[in-house]
Amino acid sequence: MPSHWRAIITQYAFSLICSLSVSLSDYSDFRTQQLQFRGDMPVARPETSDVRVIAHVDMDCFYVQVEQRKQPELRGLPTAVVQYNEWQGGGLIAVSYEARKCGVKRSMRGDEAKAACPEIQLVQVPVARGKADLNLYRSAGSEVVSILAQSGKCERASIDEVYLDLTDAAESMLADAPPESLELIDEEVLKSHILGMSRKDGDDFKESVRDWICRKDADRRDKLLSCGIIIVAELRKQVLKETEFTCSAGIAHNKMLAKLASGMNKPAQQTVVPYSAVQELLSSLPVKKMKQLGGKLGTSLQTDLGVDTVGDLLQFSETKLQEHYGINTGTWLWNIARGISGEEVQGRLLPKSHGSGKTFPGPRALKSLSTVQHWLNQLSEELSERLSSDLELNKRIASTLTLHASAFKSRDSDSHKKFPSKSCPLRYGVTKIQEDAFNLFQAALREYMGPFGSKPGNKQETWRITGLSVSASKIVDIPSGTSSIMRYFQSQSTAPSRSADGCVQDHVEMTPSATEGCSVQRSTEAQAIIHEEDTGVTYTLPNFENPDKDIDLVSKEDVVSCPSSEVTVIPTQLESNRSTQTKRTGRKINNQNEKNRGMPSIVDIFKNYNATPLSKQETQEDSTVSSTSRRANFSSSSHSNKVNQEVEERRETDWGYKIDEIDQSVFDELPAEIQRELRSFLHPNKRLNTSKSKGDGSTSSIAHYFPPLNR
Ligand code: DCP
Repeated sequence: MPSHWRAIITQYAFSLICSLSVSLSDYSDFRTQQLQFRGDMPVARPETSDVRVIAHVDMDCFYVQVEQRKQPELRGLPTAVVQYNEWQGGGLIAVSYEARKCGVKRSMRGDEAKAACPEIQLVQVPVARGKADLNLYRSAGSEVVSILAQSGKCERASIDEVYLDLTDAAESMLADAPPESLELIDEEVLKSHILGMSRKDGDDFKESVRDWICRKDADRRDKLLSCGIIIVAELRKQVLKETEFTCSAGIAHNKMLAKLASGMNKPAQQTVVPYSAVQELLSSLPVKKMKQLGGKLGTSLQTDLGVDTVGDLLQFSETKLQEHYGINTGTWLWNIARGISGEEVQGRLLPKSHGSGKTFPGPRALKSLSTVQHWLNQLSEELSERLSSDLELNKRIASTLTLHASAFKSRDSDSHKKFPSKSCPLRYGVTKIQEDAFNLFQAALREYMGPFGSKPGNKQETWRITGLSVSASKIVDIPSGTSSIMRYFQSQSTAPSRSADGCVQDHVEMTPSATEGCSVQRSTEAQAIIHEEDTGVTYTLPNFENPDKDIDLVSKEDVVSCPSSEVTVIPTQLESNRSTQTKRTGRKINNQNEKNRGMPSIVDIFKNYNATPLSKQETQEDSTVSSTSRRANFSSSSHSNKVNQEVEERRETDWGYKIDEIDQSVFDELPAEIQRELRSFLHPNKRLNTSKSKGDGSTSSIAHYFPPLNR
């Protein structure tokens, strides 16, 4: 059997898996949301009736601490980490608390910081591929996560932030060693800031904290919170001991409150939000400071409803808010005004997406396609390396590639028009990502420039690119039994984009459907998307108490317009182990083969589905449909009988994808008999009699192209 067909089928399987949730319907919903100002609208999740104890742990001036650990002589000195370039000494991205006292802020350039604080120590971010290399910081963040993850459900929210669900640990402590029974309470615990805690005149702060924590008459919620305070203080001490890093934390009954609290007393402190303090905390909190209210929704609250603080929301009934913002968002707003949030800690230690970005401020703005391509190649290379690492170490694949850029038109009154973001299915392999990223860029540029915009080769081009980023999102675990696909990915990661026989030509077409499926950034996002040079990350989420910390390391829902396409730069712990690609690949493939020995191959799964019984009538129906209607069937998936529904459900459970999501173009590349066979696998109710499909009983079956591993 010609090897290229095997490659095509493997590519098909790859595409199928990569299509897990990249459905056209997703994209079109997405478009609708953008147009109707419904994108990323928050959704209410009911708070469980059970009391939870949630902590948000945030490292203090993180990159500075990482650099100070590397160079201990910098400890205690005003220090800043700078993204160096020749323009005014580069941009500051992390500032120590000593330097903050001298008035140094993250928004400053190196020269400005020196003027404000002549003794400041400026440390440069490591550079690779002409841009910041954040691996040192990623792996430092992973060290912290591995310590915190031992305490309970742990969600890594960014390079230096973690949510912990400590409910179980707190309940155990309350049952076994309640705070009121403790003779000795650690100093770190006694330094906690408890919002709303009353202090008797002349009472020592620490004594008041002790009294609060040890109250016998406290209700169960506060008692659990007290346990949380003790647990978090202990964890923070452990982090300090094992990593030499200090961190701050917020402890509350939900994520929203914990996050708000963690930045209130920095560095190296913890803040607690008992139920009784929620109203006071929220009453003066500007709406724009709330997660998910930093953009259009927050602006609409201000302009349409005259709401400036979260407390102002209290005057509106749930129905009124629902009238304005829909049922879900209305309820969500009503809830947050009362400090209610059912959002769960995700139990995720790995990133939800990977991103690589760079800004080109001032005179460094890019103005030719060749320079854009050069930088996209660099960014894609970094992204591809991270994807390979994730695949290899965590057995995960990403399925959507997104390009973001910020731009301006120098001679156009419309110069504030946003540069559209574009997405397409992600193909593994450096060259493919580079090609696709550049295609996305060109499509976006065409849209940005409009019908009368610059033509290729036109010397009068007026666009300038001030930021570029590529990201990979919709990351899922590879289903078991796909070790052949793993091998495919591995070879793709190091091989050129096309197979030797040139048959795997899964080119991303910039057809209207491909480009229309792309997203358009929200208006407030343009600066947020890539406002730091080279950091490879996007920032948002203003911090409550620290005005200069109005950024966060995860773009989260309110930055990237693609649904759940978060440009996160959270590393895997193992990413720190960056030996050369070749070396790593070779070793890991062997491990992978060992690991997968005895696992079912993909063909077994195909075979199982082929065994599904079907009625003769259904079979005949399909054999007469035209290719056009077959396509329609292929994407419409209307199953009426129960058996087929069950098959469908089972398939979706096993594979985690929806039939509607498979890329038709990949399908079209297959030989007719294979197309029929795959179609029958995908649509058992339209199954052909596969035994007749070839007639000669020779090599037509998928099984033939997918020999089991142990062959
Ligand atoms: N970062 C960056 N570019 C930015 C903002 C942050 O590269 N524009 C990096 C450097 C920070 C790290 O992300 O050290 C974490 O960002 P935080 O917002 O948590 O800020 P810090 O940890 O530096 O300080 P803080 O103690 O205020 O949290």
